[in-house]
Amino acid sequence: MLRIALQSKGRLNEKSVELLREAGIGIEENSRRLLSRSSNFPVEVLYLRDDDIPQTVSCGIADIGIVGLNEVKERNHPVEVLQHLGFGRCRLSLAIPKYLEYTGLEFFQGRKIATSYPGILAEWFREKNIGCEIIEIAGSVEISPSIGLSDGIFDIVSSGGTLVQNGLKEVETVMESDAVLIGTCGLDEEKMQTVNVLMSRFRSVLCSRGKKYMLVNVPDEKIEEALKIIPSMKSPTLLPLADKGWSAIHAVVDEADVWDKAAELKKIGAEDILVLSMEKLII
Ligand code: PRT
Ligand code: ZN
Repeated sequence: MLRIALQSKGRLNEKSVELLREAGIGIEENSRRLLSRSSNFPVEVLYLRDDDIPQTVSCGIADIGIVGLNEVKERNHPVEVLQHLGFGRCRLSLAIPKYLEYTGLEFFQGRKIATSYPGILAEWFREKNIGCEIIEIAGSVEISPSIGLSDGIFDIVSSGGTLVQNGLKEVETVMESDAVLIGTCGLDEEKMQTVNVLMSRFRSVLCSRGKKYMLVNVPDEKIEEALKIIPSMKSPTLLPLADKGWSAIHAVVDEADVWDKAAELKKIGAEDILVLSMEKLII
């Protein structure tokens, strides 16, 4: 039985549970239970605070886990990063009061920076040869310059709204992060087989996101042109229509491109463009 650690509540909880569900792994909804077993896949879920997931996986109490790359780097426990999952995207940045002029990295020489990520920051400054005082605080990092605790902050930024609200400006991005699947180093072969099945299902789920299935009728002489507009994954699916001289093309397209592609197809004489939701793209 493989054990996976997920965040019990917080930003990554819902998306992690959703990923498992979309990968066909049934788990009980009640996240207040510390441990719950899947009804249809050899996996049990251990719900933890995100800070504890890297260590729990590193020492093998959980075999795998889903956590932000920022936590993996900060905790620095030996684990394998098996797969990037693309959600929970953010960056870790340095920010200073907006009224101060930023002159480059030397700005930070001898300054005080407040953060909940002292490990990542200390390593970065070491690499850049900048000496500054790192003040570790657990939360509300963004208010520390205004109360005189620090000259700047190093924190997670997503939209940037929190920085603006607190009169700060982002001046350096130190790392980009998203949720990652991590694993205990040197998992045995049997567990690794289950992990591989899981990762392949995750890949399929992630590939299907943001994709639509498009069906379009085109005059036969326009097929080549149409295929340039909607290239197929392997070889194009072409079905002759009952109406002679016309064919239907089936293709998977990015949701963001659907309207532009439809307009281009109409321009070359395509008709009856159908766009459908795509449940799964098994790869
Ligand atoms: O209780 P537990 O310890 O499990 O959770 P937590 O409170 O420590 O973490 P949580 O749930 O807030 O975040 C979990 C993970 O989500 C983080 O480790 C990141 O990998 C990822 N993530 C993605 C974020 C954000 N986006 C984010 N915007 N984590 C935090 N924030 C906060 C940030 O701290 C700042 O206060 O949002 C604010 C900035 O957001 P913007 O949009 O205003 O820039
Ligand atoms: Zn946390």
